[in-house]
Amino acid sequence: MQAIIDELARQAEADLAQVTSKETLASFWQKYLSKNGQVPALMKNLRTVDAAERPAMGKAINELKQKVQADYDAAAVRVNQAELAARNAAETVDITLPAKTRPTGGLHPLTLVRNQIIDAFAGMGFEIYEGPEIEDDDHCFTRLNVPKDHPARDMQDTFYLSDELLLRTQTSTGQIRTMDAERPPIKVLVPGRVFRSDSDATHSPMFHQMEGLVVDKGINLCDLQGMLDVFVQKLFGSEVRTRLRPSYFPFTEPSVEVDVSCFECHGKGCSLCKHTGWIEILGGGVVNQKVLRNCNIDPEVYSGIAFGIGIERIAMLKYGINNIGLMFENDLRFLGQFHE
Ligand code: 2U9
Repeated sequence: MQAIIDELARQAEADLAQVTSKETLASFWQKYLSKNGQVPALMKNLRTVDAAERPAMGKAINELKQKVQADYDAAAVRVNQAELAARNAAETVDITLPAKTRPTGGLHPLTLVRNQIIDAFAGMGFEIYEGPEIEDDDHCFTRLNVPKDHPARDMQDTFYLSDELLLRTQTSTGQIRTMDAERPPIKVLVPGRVFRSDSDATHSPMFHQMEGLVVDKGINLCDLQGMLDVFVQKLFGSEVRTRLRPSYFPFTEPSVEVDVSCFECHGKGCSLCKHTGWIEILGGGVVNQKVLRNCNIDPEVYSGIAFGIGIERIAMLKYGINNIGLMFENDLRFLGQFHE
């Protein structure tokens, strides 16, 4: 019996050396340790052994069983670790592979310019106000001192929704609403869409404006030019300057057209500035005292300055766009040129 035990121990050791996978491990267990395996079979044979030898043989079979079981457990750990290591090696990520590129979106040129303008004025303490696009005659015209016979009030120029309601032609309606809601000092920037019955290469029936209003004690035209200088230098470069020319708007008195020195030729003269060295970029002025009175602000105590910027015009100048329609067609060949 001892010889059979020794032989089984030798055989198990030899088989264990062949265990390299889950499958061979399972076969090993089946052959030696399962209910019908060779180690339990030895136990069953113990009955046939002489009663005197039985305790020693039983001990020897138990020791064999424990050894084979321990060897099996160690092999199971070894096989699992080896399989894990093999799987990890197969799954190794090659970090030197170039990444797959996906097309990324970008900001629309009008959004870029709007953000740049907001950044410039926010740095000077302006707050943003956004008013409604559908307005009434009172906010859009009457309180802005736009007289009844002004061409802006004509059906040819303004989209009317009813006798009373219209699509705002300028974001100035927002400044009126601000003055209704707040007392000076006021420093507000009003961006938004505006609508005018006008369409050609440089005009669109819908376009975007950014208007500003400052109302406080002792505000004058110099404050306007100082703020606009900061604005143009932020947008067009630190070397540009502004120039004010007399103009007329019903809501400002005096009114000015504001030119920026040509950022393309630096004043020498080129096709962008039509060989004048200057480019017209916006309008503004000192708020007409009638407009302040229309908003219950005493012009003997307070004064204001205001300006209006066409965002499309600034974008066209800054990026050399020659047709306003390009900005509304959403052609990716056009939009892709503005990705930063
Ligand atoms: C209030 C008082 C005054 C806003 C102003 C302009 C001059 C102006 C144009 C720029 C290009 C319109 O989009 S555009 O065609 N705007 O020239 N805007 S003064 O003046 C105001 C606004 C509100 C209460």
